[in-house]
Amino acid sequence: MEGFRFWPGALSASAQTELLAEVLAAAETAPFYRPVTPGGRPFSVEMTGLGPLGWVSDRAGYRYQPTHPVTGAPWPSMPQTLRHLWRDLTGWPEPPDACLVNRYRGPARMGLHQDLDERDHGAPVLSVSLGDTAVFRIGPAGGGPTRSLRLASGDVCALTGPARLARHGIDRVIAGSSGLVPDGGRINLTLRRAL
Ligand code: MD6
Ligand code: FE
Repeated sequence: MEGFRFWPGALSASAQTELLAEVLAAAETAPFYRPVTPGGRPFSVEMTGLGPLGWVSDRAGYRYQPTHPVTGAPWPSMPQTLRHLWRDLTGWPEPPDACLVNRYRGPARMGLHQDLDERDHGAPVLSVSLGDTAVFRIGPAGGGPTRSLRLASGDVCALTGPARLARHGIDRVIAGSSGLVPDGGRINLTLRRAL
């Protein structure tokens, strides 16, 4: 699909370990929590955020906000490695202002969706996978056939240009496929230009 970019193995094993440590340290002050959909259904994925803005969902809807919805504190800063990865891989002239952190444990998955809550849909969304391998599904924005690919630890992908509004989701995560995350599972980081 034009505009879908994939860099398998973009992060070395040591880069993955370092990045995971930074994310887990940030999660000490900005803990993973389980949001609910605007309809009141809990997500199976747990979330937190890094950077000036974080994506949240609750009965009031989807939005970006500068504070953690449970603690009320500002989100922790975005690790420099992520800002550099964004610059080096996307070439986008402005830095990301939001990094959504998704944690998948057990049967957690993510239904097909489009990333629509950002102001400028011209800016890419860059995704970094850590831990267990995910079965990722992607298809055209307007509907139609989807294809499936695996996102392993250290893989990076991006939705850019004509694929920016592609429908995508996580069908499942393959338990035990990576030893990176201490208690198992998968952590996904998506870097965005929210505002
Ligand atoms: C995930 N990813 O990999 C969910 N969004 O856990 C996304 O929702 C996503 O991979 C925008 C761009 C790339 C993505
Ligand atoms: Fe998404």
